[in-house]
This record gives sequence, structure tokens and C-alpha cells, in this order.
Amino acid sequence: MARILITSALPYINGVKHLGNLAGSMLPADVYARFQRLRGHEVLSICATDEHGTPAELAAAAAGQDVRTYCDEQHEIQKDLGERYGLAWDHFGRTSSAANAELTQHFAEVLEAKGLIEEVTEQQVFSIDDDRFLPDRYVEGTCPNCGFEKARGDQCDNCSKLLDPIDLIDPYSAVSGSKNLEVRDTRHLRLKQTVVEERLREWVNASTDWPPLAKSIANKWLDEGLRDRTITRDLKWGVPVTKDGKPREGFENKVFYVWFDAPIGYISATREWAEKTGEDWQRWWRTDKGADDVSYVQFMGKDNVAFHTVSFPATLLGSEEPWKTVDKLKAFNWLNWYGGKFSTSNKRGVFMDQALELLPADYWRWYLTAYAPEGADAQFTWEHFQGAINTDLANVLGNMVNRVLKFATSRFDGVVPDGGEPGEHEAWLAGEVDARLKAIAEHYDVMDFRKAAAETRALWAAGNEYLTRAEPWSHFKTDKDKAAVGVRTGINLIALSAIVAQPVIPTAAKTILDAIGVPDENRTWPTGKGADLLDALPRGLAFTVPDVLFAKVDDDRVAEWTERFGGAD
Ligand code: B3M
Ligand code: ZN
Repeated sequence: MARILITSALPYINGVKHLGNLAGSMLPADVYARFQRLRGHEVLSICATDEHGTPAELAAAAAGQDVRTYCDEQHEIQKDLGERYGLAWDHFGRTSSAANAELTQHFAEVLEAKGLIEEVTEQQVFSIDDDRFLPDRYVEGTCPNCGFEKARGDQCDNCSKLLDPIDLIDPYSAVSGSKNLEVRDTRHLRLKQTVVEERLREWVNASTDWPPLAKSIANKWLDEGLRDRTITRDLKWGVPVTKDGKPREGFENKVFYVWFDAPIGYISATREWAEKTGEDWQRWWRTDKGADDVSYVQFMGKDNVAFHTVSFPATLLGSEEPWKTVDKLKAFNWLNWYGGKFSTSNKRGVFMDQALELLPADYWRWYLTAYAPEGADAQFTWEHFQGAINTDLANVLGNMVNRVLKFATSRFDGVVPDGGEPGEHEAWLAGEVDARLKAIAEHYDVMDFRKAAAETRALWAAGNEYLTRAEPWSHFKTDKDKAAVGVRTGINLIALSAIVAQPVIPTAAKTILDAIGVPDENRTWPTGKGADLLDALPRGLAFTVPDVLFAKVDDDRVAEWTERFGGAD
């Protein structure tokens, strides 16, 4: 039994996430966690809301709430939604917790003691009417390069040129529109990433287990050369900056940069879980306290990779304390909406709460896993979604379950029938079971989710193929034993199909397994030979027929959803 620590990138607090966010971190982390639990491993699955930074402050202001109240509410909304999607976290924490402030301050103080942090003076735009410093992207104005009038201070969206806010012509505050701006000196803490660059490079090179996307992004950053980065900001909302445990002089109105404290949230959320459950968090995070046995797996979208392969490891390695670092890092590409981007700010695409108004979680879990933006960006369209649901779930899985259980109810009194001996069709199916089970597990182990789902579907399809070959319905009148073998094998295959589907479609799988009456202890990942697995249920076991498992998505609904959410535009 292995110990596996799983974290998914922490969803930002400023509103409900869209399906692309779900597909690129939280969902695959959960599918993987469920798979590893089924295999009998000890799994700890941690997530949290990422609550600091300017976007949180601005979202709270837009909602007319103080930022703490806003975060309290949004945290509950995201937690509830996650649970409704079946995301079985051991703990869903918050980066605004006291534990996270304490640990963030600890890291900063240790890094400073190791000579990795220095105080610097920088120049930054101050908005007099807003009474605050403005982060670069909240200063807007005319691009000196192309004349675009709404260029952001960090980059022009029109010509892509990287900018400095003081380059902008006629700058104004994106917060209030005020032009009453001036450049002021401000002191910050700077993390000297360059000092740990060699250590980071060695660590990345030693990380043989990273899938290619993560490794290539990490190497690209290292090859371009690391830059020292300021890790404090002129903001009110965030982790206060301390020295020797007291407010740091000159930093009373500053907090740590959100990307400095957010990944530390993985550790502090684990600490909160430990306090809640009486468990020991250190055996998951401290290599001197047992965490060297842990396999730590992170899930995230590709835009987050640099922060997890460079910035956060720089904090951990730089501290020279025995922290556990990531072993496997799974990164995802983008799920696009009709070729364009899902966008929270433009409300483009489908959001997690809306999706559940349309269909239950399993439909989305299946689609977003089987067609995940894994090797490349993926395109969401209603037509593609409809095709996937109707084929994979309604036709292939749903149909098999219904056909067999209904027939067995009417002809074999609703019990797993006795009688007959397996023959060539059963031998063929047993071979399929052996091959598919092995392939599914191998794909999950290396986190190839599309392939794992494809093999899961292939197992269901093998069941349908078997029924076509064995034809228990046509043998019933002439050779009841032959029909009994077909039905018995079919019911066993349905149970197996549901067991291996649990990571992706846990609710439907449970409905099937409950209907057949498979006890909990027999729902773990199947081991043993296909021939035995296909005769595992006790003969005479009474079952019921579940209601329609997956309804087909018809063209009218697609038209209605296209109308409601827009499609290609
Ligand atoms: N909150 C993801 C984002 O908002 C970011 C992840 C933090 S993981 C420590 O893009
Ligand atoms: Zn421009």
C-alpha cells in the first residue's frame, strides 16, 4: 500500500468556476484519487480556495461586500459545488486561514535568514483618488507602440507588447477611471530565485516522473533564466508581512503576493485537515517525519505550471527545511468554447453551477474526463457533448445494463441464474476483461485520463459485443442453460463495468452496484482472472433494475442550450 498526496490547483475565489477550470485540475485530481483509493492505497486529497490578491478585493467591491464576507460566501458556494460534482476531497480549505498566514510568514522569515530575501525600493503607480497603489494590470492607457486606447500596464492586448505602466500615454486607474495618478517609491521584499536556480535545475532533472507537458514548461523557464521576484504587494487583503513574528516596519500596509502564499495553502490546508481529524499532517509533508514515503501528485492547468515547478519549489528548497516536494505533476491544456476561450470576466461558456441545472454531475464528469484537454487543447461544443453522452453513456453503458437486467428479471425471476457452463463466447469476453482492466489501470497510473476512459468504454462495448455473440434471448426457449450462462456472465460484466467506472461516474456506478447488490467490500479495484471475475456474483443473488441511468440528449435540448449559452459566435 502506497501513500499518495494529491492536490489540485486552488480555484480562485472570485466567482464560480467554468467547466474548463473543472476539467483542468479539480476533476482529474478527483478521478485519480478515487482510482488510487479503489486500489487500496492511502490517499489524501487536498484542495482550497485561493482567496488573496487584487481580483478578490475588486470582486468584493463590485459585490458591495467587505472582502472577508465576500470570501466567506464564495468559499461556501465553491465547496458546495465541488461536493455536488462528487469531488471527494479530504479537506477543502482556505488560503485566508490563520494556519496559512502563519506558515507563509514562517517561510518568508526562514528564506530571509538564508539570505534569499532582500528589501528593495521600486517605483509604482499610486492612484490618489483610489488611495492605493495599482498593480500593473490595473493601470490602463494608450499603448505607446500601437496607439490602442485600452492597453494594460503589463501588456498591450492589441499588439502584445510587454509594457511598463509608466510607458502608457494618458494612463488612468482601471479601478475607478481616475487620471489622478503619480509614481511613488515603495519598498518590497524580493525573493532571490537566481540563488536557488542551480538547485532547482538539479531537482527538475531528477524528476523523472513528470509527464511531458509539465517538464517542458519547467525547462523552458529554467532555460530562459530565472528572475528575482518581489513577493510583497501594496494591498490590504492578504497575509501580513512580519519580522521576528511582529509586523515588519515599513510593511504595515503591505501583504505577501498571492502566488507566494497560495501554494503554501496546500500545506496549511493539510494542517487544518489534521486538526479536524486528529491525524498527523507532518507524515505527509515533512520528509524527516515519514513523508519521504509519500508520492505527491499535483494537478493544474498549463498556465500554473511555472509557479509549481519554479516558484513554489524555490520556497521549499530555499528554506533548506525537509519539505516534501512534488513527484508527479499533471498539467492540462485548455478546454475551449467553440474555438474561443471560456472566460469568467466575459461570462463566456458554461459555469459549474449552470451545468448542474442541465444534467447531473456524472454526465459532465464523463465528458470532461473522456475528452479532457490532455494532449492538446480541446473544443467544447454542444454537438460534441451530445454525441459523447448519447453514444458512450446512453447507448454503450446504459443499454447494456438495461437489456440484461430486464431480460433476467422477466426470464430468470430477477436473480443471477445458475446452470450451464462457459464456452467460447465467455472465453473471448474473459480475454477482453483481462486486457481492458490491465490497460485502464496502466493509463490511470500515468494519468492518461482520455485513454483510461477510452478503455473503460471499450470494456462496456465488449459487453455489448458479447451479448451479440452469445444471444441469451434467442437461446432461452431452446437451451435454458445456455441462456443462463449468457445472463449470468452479462450481469457479472455489468458489475465489473460499474466497479471500474467508479472513478469517473461515481453516482451512476453506485446506482448499478446497489441495484445488483454488490457489497461495499467487493467494490474495490478488481484483481484476478477475467474468467473468475465473470462468475464472481453468488448465483441466486436477487437484484433490481435501476431506472434509466443516462437519458439521451435530444436535438431540442441542444437547440435550447445553444440559445441560452450561445455557441459559435
Ligand atoms: N488560483 C489558479 C488561477 O486562478 C490559481 C491556482 C493557485 S494554486 C496554488 O489561475
Ligand atoms: Zn499596443
